[in-house]
Amino acid sequence: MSIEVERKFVCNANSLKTLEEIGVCVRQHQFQDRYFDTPQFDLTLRDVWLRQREGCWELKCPTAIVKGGQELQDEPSEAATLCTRYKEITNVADIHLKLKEVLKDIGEENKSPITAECCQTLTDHHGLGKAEMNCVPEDGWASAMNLVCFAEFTTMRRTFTLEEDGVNVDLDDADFGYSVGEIEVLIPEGGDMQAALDKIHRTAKKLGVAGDQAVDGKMSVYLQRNFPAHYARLLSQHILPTNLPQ
Ligand code: V4E
Repeated sequence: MSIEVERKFVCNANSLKTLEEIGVCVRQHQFQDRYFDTPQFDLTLRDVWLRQREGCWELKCPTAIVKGGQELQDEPSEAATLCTRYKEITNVADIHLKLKEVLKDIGEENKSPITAECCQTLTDHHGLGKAEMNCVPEDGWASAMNLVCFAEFTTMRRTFTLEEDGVNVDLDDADFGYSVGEIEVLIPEGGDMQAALDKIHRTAKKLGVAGDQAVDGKMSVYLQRNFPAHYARLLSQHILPTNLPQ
């Protein structure tokens, strides 16, 4: 299992020029993402993001630290407001375990109500009515866990590796009309987080990435456009960052 430390940025002509000077484009490819959640958005409301990328399951969940036997979220720091840190799980058995852990406490009484916009989108995606939504046929285990696909889009990605050890930069163009750059460092669990944050900070400086506001990722923009009420809820619960105009 690894931790992905990442800073998103808006790539302008100058940062692209610098990127091409200090980095090498090692890959250009297209992939499809399908994101899953319960109809009540129980996963994303807990900052847990389940997707199939080109058919392979991936789960991203927040990193946590253990203090005195109690699991706590990391303290928010200045770096944390610009960089995200998520644990990435790609082994399906581990994904199942994590999902069971996250969903186990969600009894009927804790479930968020199914929102009208969620109903509408599931109807659009699957041609199903509200009563049938819980049995949308996906992968067997996903539908057994009441998980349905709520977002689907394709991304064209260019990946650059940089002279700075272990730093990758991705330039993404999503098919719903949004482009974003990401400076990314992968570390093993328990690896040197500060070193990763420093590398990202140095790379951002080299690329002339300005501003102290977090930049929206593709998923944030997708939710903003397609699930505005859920997006507002994620903002109000500080699961997604609020971006003031720069
Ligand atoms: C929304 C979200 C997650 C889902 C994945 O989002 P994103 O990083 O935009 O996807 P992508 O395609 O770049 O994934 P990669 O190829 O790098 O693995 S994971 C975490 N979030 C929440 C989140 C957040 N809290 N803050 C910001 C700036 N972005 C996303």
